[in-house]
Amino acid sequence: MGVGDTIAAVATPPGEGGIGIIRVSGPDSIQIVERIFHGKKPLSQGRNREMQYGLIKDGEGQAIDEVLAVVMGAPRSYTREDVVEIHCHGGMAPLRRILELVLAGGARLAEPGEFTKRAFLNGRLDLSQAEAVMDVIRAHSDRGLQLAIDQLRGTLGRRVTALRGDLLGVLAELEARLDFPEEDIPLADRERTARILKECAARIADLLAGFKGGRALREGVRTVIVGRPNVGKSTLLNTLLGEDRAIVTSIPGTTRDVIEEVILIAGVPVRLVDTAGIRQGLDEAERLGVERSRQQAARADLILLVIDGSVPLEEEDWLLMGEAAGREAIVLINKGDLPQRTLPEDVKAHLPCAPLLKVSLKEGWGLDELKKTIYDQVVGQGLEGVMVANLRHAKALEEALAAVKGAAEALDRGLSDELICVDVRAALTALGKITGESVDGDLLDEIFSRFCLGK
Ligand SMILES: Nc1nc2c(ncn2[C@@H]2O[C@H](COP(=O)(O)OP(=O)(O)OP(=O)(O)O)[C@@H](O)[C@H]2O)c(=O)[nH]1
Ligand SMILES: [Mg+2]
Repeated sequence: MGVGDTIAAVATPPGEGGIGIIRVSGPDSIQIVERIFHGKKPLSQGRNREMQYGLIKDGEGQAIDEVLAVVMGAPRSYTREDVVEIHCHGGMAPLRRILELVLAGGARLAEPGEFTKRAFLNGRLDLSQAEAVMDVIRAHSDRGLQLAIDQLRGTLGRRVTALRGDLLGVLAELEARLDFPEEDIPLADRERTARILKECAARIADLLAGFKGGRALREGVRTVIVGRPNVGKSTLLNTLLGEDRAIVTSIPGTTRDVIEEVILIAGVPVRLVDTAGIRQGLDEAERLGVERSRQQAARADLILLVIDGSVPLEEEDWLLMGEAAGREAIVLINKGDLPQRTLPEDVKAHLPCAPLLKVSLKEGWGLDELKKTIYDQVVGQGLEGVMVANLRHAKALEEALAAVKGAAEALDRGLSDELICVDVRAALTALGKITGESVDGDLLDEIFSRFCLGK
């Protein structure tokens, strides 16, 4: 067991706290810590997985800190290697000094994610589970946490492994038939293979269906508020946020800079971006502001186009509606408390696909409807049973789906088993990218480099 040397890192965040943890993993971890740990008995003679109280001392016998140390012997540890954790006081000085002593004793400073990478390489977690570790740490909401924990517990991995198992069965059968001429293969066999392939395709499509919502939950949704000056964009940001974050005045051109804040809508992190009103810029600052608004709109996952219903549509409104067409967008006709000069029909005629809502931010009506519309728009078919939230996984599933469909089609068209095998193997490789059977070292490095230190 084990993939090499002994690594160490501080596992708790920098700063002050009650407890700080230094984690050591690898073949020499117990021996390295034993030399600096002074307890009732030597560290290696304590009971496995039991906290031992003692002092950490440096080479001169100087006490550094009072600590608890715990040994988690291989293979029942996070990495499946011998792991020692030192729980000291959570301050910069004790953590730094103890880490220095551990490194001086022969450990190497761990890279970000290296403990989890070892857990994966030693077979304790599949790759989808290893990736879920960071999703748990970075979850923004209870719902996002639930999704990450499910993945950490292996729900996605099990689905993918089951799919691979069925496809491996198909492959074995196809390969066994390769030696026989086509006409000797009973029709029933071919039909059974076709049925299994179609069923696999449906299961993959099912996993993919929840991706839109899963991704929104995991990564959040960039929602950019655009519109002419003075239509109520900043008021919208403030209202949704529940605080006066952006300056609101009755003077057109108030907002010049981009303002961003995150709110949660039913657990989905929505990053709201307020921008400068779009019009032919008067001075340079305003022109630059307008340019930034356009850049923001181009990067948006969702556009909230605000229109002032108390005045007739102007040229910029038409322009913005044109730009919102073909994008994920919601149109708000604001200032519903005033006599209306712009009717929903006028907008609908020009932008038929985007949901349209009438609101009055001043009187505060229409907001629940707005939140619901945002949620429906970004989450798609709902979050029930969602398992896929990671773009990498979705891409692999899409690849697998195309290959399985290809195989089913080839079978329907009576093509040779050899050709069908090629597609089935491609599907297996694609699925293996999710659980980690078919990934190369570079991809692993990239995945784990996004982890935090000590994890
Ligand atoms: N009557 C009425 N006034 C509103 C409503 N919403 C916003 N306003 C007013 O409209 C004016 C402009 O609001 P802002 O939120 O600053 O508009 P903006 O789109 O951010 O404007 P710029 O930053 O200049 O582009 C302010 O005086 C608001 O109080 C509404 O629903 N009804
Ligand atoms: Mg504004």
